[in-house]
Amino acid sequence: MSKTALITGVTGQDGSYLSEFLLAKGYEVHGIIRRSSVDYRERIAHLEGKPHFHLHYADMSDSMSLVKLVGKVQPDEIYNLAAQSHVQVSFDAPEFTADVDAVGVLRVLEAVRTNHLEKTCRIYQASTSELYGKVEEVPQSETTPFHPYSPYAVAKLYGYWIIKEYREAYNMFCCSGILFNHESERRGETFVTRKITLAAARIAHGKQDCLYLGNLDSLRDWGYAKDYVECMWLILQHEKPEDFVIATGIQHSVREFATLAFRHAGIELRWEGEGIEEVGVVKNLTPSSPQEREPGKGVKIGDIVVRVSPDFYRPTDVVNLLGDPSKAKRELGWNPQKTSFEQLVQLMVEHDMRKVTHEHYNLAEYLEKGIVK
Ligand code: NAP
Ligand code: F7E
Repeated sequence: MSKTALITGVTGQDGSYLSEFLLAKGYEVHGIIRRSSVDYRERIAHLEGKPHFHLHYADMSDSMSLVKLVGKVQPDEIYNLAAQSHVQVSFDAPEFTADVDAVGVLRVLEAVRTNHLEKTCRIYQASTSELYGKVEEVPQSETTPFHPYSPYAVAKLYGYWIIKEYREAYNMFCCSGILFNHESERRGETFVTRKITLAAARIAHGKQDCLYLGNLDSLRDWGYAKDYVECMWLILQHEKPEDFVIATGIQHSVREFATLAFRHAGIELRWEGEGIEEVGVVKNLTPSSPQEREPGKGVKIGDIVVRVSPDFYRPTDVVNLLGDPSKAKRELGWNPQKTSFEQLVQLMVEHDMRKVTHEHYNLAEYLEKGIVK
């Protein structure tokens, strides 16, 4: 008998990879979508129409929609990935963030109980390294104290505790994966990594002059999303319900990410100045860079292509995340460094170089043809 999974957040970066992963394992996959006036389904369009992939309208802020759907689908596993996931946006929309990211988790748990599935349905909660926030130790593990440092993190902390509470109070199999930042070609375009890789590609092709960033010193433990969704599944296959830190155990700054991304786009950077005055200047152009192929087009040596803008500073910023994935490695047999940081940056830049040069670029079509993984 094949298993049935319900994924909230199926249209997101992780939801799309997880759907592919579970379909390949023979699951019947159901996903929650919400009504929007624009097409936001490009990450999963290549899966629509497949016999074992089903989409349903519901919303994390609508209890009844979740209760009805859980009753209809009768899932063996629920992956609760839906969230307002942008930390900076959570300062502008804190109430919405709390409703979806905190109370939304409770609604999923109650939907399972209302349908009397608490003994059979396992639940994965998409928790986050943002819980460590103003970090109290480095690296961070399952035992590190939490210190959330944004409305997003505070909402996710509620999600973490309510999952633990239902595990203990009702003996439910529900777990949090405390995932550190994970990125990909499908990453939302306003997260710092994707913002950088897209800008590097556009600047290399003369389609953008300058990239404006916030805190260049911020340190993150960046992994590849495709590797991380496997862990979500492994956590639910574990013999007992437990929480796991999922990270690579390697840390880089935003500045380092930008330096490497521009290098892959054919632009060698040197950094000058400090704080708000810091700039990234073109030190060299590699022979294979687009500018070399099209003389007169694009950037020149000495051009400033990265500047700092206070618009991207946060009221409180999390600046020192480094995960300790020992438990996941030991108990789940997961390899935290399957895709290296260098490979991750390269694959994102290569993808975005293609995207900016193809006028009619369409992610759904490229996924369908296997051009984008
Ligand atoms: P994402 O790309 O922003 O996707 C978020 C998903 O949530 C989208 O499918 C979105 O639907 C859905 N959603 C938002 N509000 C909803 C609502 N009210 N009702 C139903 N669906 C709603 O995020 P991601 O990077 O894939 O991350 C997945 C989860 O992991 C999130 O919970 C995030 O907070 C958490 N997380 C992410 C990272 C990371 O580095 N990526 C690390 C730790 C934890 P629309 O397409 O309709 O907007
Ligand atoms: O910022 C700094 C920024 O927005 C990373 C979400 O998936 O991962 C993500 O949250 C760092 C921060 O991701 C810009 O200040 C500098 O220190 O890419 P980000 P995030 O805030 O770490 C966690 C684990 C999640 O759970 C979240 O859902 O980069 N930074 N300049 C910038 N950030 C952005 N977005 N834009 C800039 O221009």
